[in-house]
Amino acid sequence: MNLTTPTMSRPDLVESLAQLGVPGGALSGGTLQARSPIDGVVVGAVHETSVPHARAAVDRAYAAFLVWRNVPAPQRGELVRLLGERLRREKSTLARLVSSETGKILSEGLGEVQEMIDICDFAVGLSRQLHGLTIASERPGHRMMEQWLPLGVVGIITAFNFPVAVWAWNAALALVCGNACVWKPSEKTPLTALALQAIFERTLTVCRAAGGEVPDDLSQLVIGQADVGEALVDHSLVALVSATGSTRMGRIVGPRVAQRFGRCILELGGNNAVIVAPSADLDLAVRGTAFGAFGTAGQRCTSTRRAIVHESIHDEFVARLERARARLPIGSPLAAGILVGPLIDRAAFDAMQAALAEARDQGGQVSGGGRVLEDRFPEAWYADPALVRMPAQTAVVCQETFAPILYLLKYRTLDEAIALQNAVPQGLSSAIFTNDLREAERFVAVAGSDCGIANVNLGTSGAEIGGAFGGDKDSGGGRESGSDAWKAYMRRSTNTVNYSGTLPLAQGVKFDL
Ligand code: UN1
Repeated sequence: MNLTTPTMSRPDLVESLAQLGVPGGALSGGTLQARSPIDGVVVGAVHETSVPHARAAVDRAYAAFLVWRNVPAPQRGELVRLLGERLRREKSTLARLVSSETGKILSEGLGEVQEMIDICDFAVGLSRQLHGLTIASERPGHRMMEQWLPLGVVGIITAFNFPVAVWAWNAALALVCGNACVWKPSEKTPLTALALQAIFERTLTVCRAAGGEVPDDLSQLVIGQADVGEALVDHSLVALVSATGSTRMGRIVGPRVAQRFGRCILELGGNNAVIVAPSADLDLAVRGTAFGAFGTAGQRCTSTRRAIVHESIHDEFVARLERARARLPIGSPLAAGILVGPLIDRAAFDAMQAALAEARDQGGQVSGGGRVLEDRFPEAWYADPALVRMPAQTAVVCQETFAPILYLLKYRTLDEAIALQNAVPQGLSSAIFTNDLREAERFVAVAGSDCGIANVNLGTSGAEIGGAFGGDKDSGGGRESGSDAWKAYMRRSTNTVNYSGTLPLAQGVKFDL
């Protein structure tokens, strides 16, 4: 355990925010306390947006959309290109802020900003590739095509654990697709949101100075509690709500948006498993599982929560994983060499302890899991990651606990392992470690993993932006980021054009006047 635990002092923080364009005053006089999970110290009180102001923000965003949709897509891409450029320049400052506000280690803070840069690059290319199809018409002298057209206002609701990347996945695509955005970040991470808004505003200025036509209010920030999110969910001018968070939140948001025939992208919880097969390269499997389960202190929706291990290698795998677990350097995420930072808050630590108590009741043998660094940081919540050998996939194993807990299960046949992997309500990410080609193919095939992400010989977390990201079942069904996820941010128009001098009807129908 590393006891050097630097934190970002308030003057450091103010200075970093100022460098990113957030004025010092933004940190005082508000009602929302901003705190760093590194030491639990309150670093400021940020202003919250009232519900009427959040609604008005949507109205203004809609006015911006009416202008922006007419700007040619490659020119919209130029704004996103400039945003990516600015993020490249501010990468280290923003990453440090992300680490300070979320508690993720600096390397992961840097990775998160890199993920933003990557999606900007992707979106810039996409701005010249919002392709529709041409379709053969059954009628002579007719042409059919489909076009993808801008949708409207996109409401973006994000969680604390990826406080900036998830905004970027959504905003970069939404903007090149011709939409306006209103963003409600987690109330646990308002500072990174303020920083990002300032970065966006500065990008706007640069874009306009270079002759770009960008309306005011194109991308706005609303800060507050659930009622501010609800203002986006219920506003008829929010054409798409893209919400990341718990399954509980998704169950509220989904039906409310559907009620008004709005669209949703729901990116909810995961209960991700790795299957470790007899032929697995155990070096890879141990490293991949340790990063997935304990990296980001188990606070990714893609974190590995279950390892389903073949009985023939179970004891060896678990012994190696336990050795790795016991050696994990826990401490301030800003200190060199640390791999596990704090949990976001006390509620997260309490939820972890409650899950471990339940696991014990259900026959689990727990190693680790206790509080650490309490003397040094009485207001912060550092936890020793836990490995829990379970006799079966009991109730607690079927639920997502947003903490570094890995449940271990044994299997005999691959069918049994796949059945266990699929027998939870969530369906986000999954992986198999195997060197057997047939096993790997079965895992990714039709009767294999039921998750939106199914990997072979790598862990469940840390997806690249080029693929579509999301899961099924209680994980929400939405897809964000790469591949053709952009289509959710546009509306499809099917057009048939008659360039003949007659009016033949489809399906051979006759209607001769
Ligand atoms: C999340 O935890 O909400 O695949 C997103 C990953 C990251 C994104 C995680 N690229 O782990």
